[in-house]
Order: sequence, then C-alpha cells, then structure tokens
Amino acid sequence: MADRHAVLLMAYGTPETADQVEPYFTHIRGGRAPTPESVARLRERYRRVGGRTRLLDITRQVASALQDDLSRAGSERPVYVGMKHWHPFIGDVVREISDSGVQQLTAIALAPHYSRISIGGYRRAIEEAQRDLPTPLCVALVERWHAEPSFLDMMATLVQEGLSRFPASERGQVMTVFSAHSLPERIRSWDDPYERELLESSAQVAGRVGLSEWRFAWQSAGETGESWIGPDIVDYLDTLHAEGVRSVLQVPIGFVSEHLEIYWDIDIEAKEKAADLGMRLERTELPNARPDFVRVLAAVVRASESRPCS
Ligand code: FEC
Repeated sequence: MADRHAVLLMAYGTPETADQVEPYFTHIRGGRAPTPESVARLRERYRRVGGRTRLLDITRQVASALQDDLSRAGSERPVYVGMKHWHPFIGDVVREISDSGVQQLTAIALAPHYSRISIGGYRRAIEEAQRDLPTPLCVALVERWHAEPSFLDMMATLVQEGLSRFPASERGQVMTVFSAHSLPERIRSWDDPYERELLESSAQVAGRVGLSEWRFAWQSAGETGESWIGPDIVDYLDTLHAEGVRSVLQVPIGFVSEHLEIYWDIDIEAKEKAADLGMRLERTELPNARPDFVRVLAAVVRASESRPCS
C-alpha cells in the first residue's frame, strides 16, 4: 500500500483573547516572561486592532482551499494547520497527524523567505514533536519558496493593484517600498540568507512591474535590547520625505497573511507617521486565501513531494 501522505500548513500563531496575550508573548520569548509593561503594551495593540487578528482563520481558509486544489489535481491528502507560538501548536498537530496513520508529511510555513530564526523555529517545533512519536514521520520541510515564479507573478499583480489606487497623474511619483519583519543584526554573523532572499524577490517583482526605482525597509523590530536590521520603515519615511517623496506604496513581501504586524505596524504606525509628514501611504493587499496564492502553495507542495523526505 502506498504511504499515506499529509500536508502541514504552518503559521506564526495569534492569541484569541486578552488573557492569552501574556502566555503567547512568553512562548515567543522562548519561555522567558515579559515585563508587565510590555505585556500591557502588546495587549493594547491587540485591543486597537479589534481584540484579535484573523491569522488563524486565514490559515484555515488557505489550508482548506489548498486541500481542494491538491485533490482536484489528483493528490488527495489532508492539509492540517499548525502554529509556532499558539494553539493549535505544531507539536500537537504533528502527533495528531501521526495518530491518524499518516507516514509522509510535507510541511510548509506561511513565510516565503528562509531565516534560521523564523523557518528554523518551525523546523525545531516539528523535530521536537517527532522525538516523542513511536515511529517518526518522513518529513519534507519546504524551507523557502520566495523564488517560485507564480509567487513573484502574484506579488507583481498585487503591486500593480496597489499602484492603481493612486490617481493616474500621481502614479509616476509613487515610491514602492518593499518590507519584511526585521531580525536581530546578529543573523549577519552566521550569513543568514534572509536579507539576500528578500532583496532577490523584491527585485524580481519590481522587474515584473517595470518599476524604475524601488526601496527596501524593515518593520516590526522587537524591543529586545539588541540591534535589529534597519532602516525601520517608520524612520525611513523621514528619509523619503526629505528626498521629496510624497506617495508611498508599501509592499510587505515578507508576509502573506493579515495579522498584527500588518494591522499595527503598517496600518496604524506607518500610516500615522506618513500622515504627520503630509505623505500618502498605501499598502498592497495581502495574499491571504486568494485563489492565485493557493495555486502558488499547491505548486510548491507538489514540487516538494517529488523530492525525498527524511
Ligand atoms: O497576528 C498575530 O497575532 C501574530 C503576528 C506576528 C507575526 C510575526 C511574524 C514574525 N515574527 C518574527 C520574528 C520575531 C522575533 C521576535 C518577535 C516578537 C513578536 C511579538 C509579537 C509578534 N512577534 Fe514576531 N510576529 C508576530 C507577532 N517576532 C506580538 C512580541 C512583541 C514584539 O516584539 O512586538 C522577538 C522575540 C523575542 O523577544 O525574543 C525575532 C518573524 C516573523 C515572520 C516569519 C515567521 O512566521 O516566523 C521572522 C505574523
């Protein structure tokens, strides 16, 4: 009998209630309790964006559409959802998958670019769960998919849609700024490919759209006491303003779903800063569960299934 196969679609995780913010934040920090002040600050951010984010709902929608897409193409397999920092935790889901009799698993995170901090964290969560299984699953983890041509095409469509929100007379002056989650600068000491991959995919998208000029800035840096990669988009708006830029399209190419880092860092913080400077800032729509995005994931999963798992 052929090995039973499943797909695990992974995302960051999000608290569902204000009470869950503290244990969620503690988990993100690897078990170190945050200060009451930083918990209060984070709770306030969730309150300002409506109490919770849609990250889990969106991930479930994507999983269900991906399962349908794979099955239409003749690869009938369940697509599970697992989160790195909150329920349903990856570890619990991997155990459930194993209990269901599955032997082979393709795991993919809703994060297109590789960093040892981000994708490495998804890998570690799977490996820890595997250690407790009577028979470990044969797992193929997709580490990166930022160069998948259909992903770049879809991002180009999103940039074109974003640019079309500006009046035609202004469009030529809009500065397109790609962005992604910042990480601590120490990732450079181990030659992490994260920055390189982000610049590669941004350049590919800019080329497809035919942008004569574009920039890259960082967002969502943590307050951990160490240096994070910059410039941060909020500070970078000052630089752009000084250059005479008045219209900005932000393209959060490192993210594919709506969540706190979009609602807070872009829709509130960056937009408020832009308004203070008399600038107009728009952002591209997130792929969320768009059919063309589901097709991107299906293509990546199918390509990964043709390689051996381990
Ligand atoms: O909608 C939601 O509720 C979840 C939004 C969310 C996403 C997300 C994605 C990434 N993070 C990455 C790295 C770090 C590092 C730290 C860190 C801290 C936080 C905090 C919150 C948070 N992150 Fe996050 N991240 C999201 C939310 N993140 C909340 C804690 C408060 C704060 O610092 O703002 C610092 C950890 C530490 O303190 O030791 C590092 C990366 C991604 C994108 C790729 C991925 O999925 O892993 C990288 C979504």
